[in-house]
Amino acid sequence: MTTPASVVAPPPTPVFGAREVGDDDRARFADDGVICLRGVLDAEAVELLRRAVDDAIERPGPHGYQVANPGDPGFFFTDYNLWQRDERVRRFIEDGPVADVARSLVGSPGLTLYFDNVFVKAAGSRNIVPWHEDAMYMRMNGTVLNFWIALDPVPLDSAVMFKRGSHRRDAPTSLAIHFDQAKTYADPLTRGRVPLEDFGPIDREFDTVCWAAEPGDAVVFTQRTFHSSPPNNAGRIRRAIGFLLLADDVTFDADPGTSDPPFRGEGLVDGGPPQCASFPRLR
Ligand SMILES: O=C(O)CCC(=O)C(=O)O
Repeated sequence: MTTPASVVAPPPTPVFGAREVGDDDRARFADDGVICLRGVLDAEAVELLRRAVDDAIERPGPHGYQVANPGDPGFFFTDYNLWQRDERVRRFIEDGPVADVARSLVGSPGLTLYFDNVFVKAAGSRNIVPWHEDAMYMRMNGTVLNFWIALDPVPLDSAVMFKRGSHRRDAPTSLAIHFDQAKTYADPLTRGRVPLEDFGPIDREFDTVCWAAEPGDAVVFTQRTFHSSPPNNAGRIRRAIGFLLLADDVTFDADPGTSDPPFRGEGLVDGGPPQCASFPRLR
């Protein structure tokens, strides 16, 4: 992983209690492709999601996996679609604040759930997440948001880092890179995608931004915003859950390759709307 040329943190943006998403937030998000929203979840919702994530670690879903390198402390765990097997998460995403905040941020009348994605770094985990854009792995074109919520305190030196403005570059989407660096994809999505030969030019062109977070804070970013995460230096577990959300401009991409996660929905056609039983409309 490259060392950020500069790390700057724009002021945090309160959402609930203080105020709702406003025009300045929308403008910043459009410009930066990432925004930190403070206190989106209250303590009760944080606790509910923590328990759901802990249960997923105990009993992973069919696509859950843990990366633990021999000799290294801790582990890195990722899993998907808790909402489909955990009633608490289903009710949270249907009734909680996430969908309304997200659609307000991008000015979309409706909003659809693509999947949820758990990221856990145990205390001392040295695992990094390489620089990537989510679009590498997604079979959706258009405004796809990752609504990433911290469920534990995250100090600045352990925070997910973003290349501010990188979503606006006029370049094809990159080919997928596996988060487990010991692995590669046999059959990745390829349509419109090109290998990421050298991250250096992107690293130099765009500032790196990141935020220390408290439980319930969210960082929202687009599927074209490059991001990466460092080892967990926090001295305690770092649990997070991301909700991948689709604005109304999104269309399904039937590329024959395998997305990650490999969800294709039901009965969707290339270039058509993405809603189906697996990808339900939330608003
Ligand atoms: O939580 C992390 O450490 C990485 C998150 C991430 O890369 C993602 O949501 O795409």
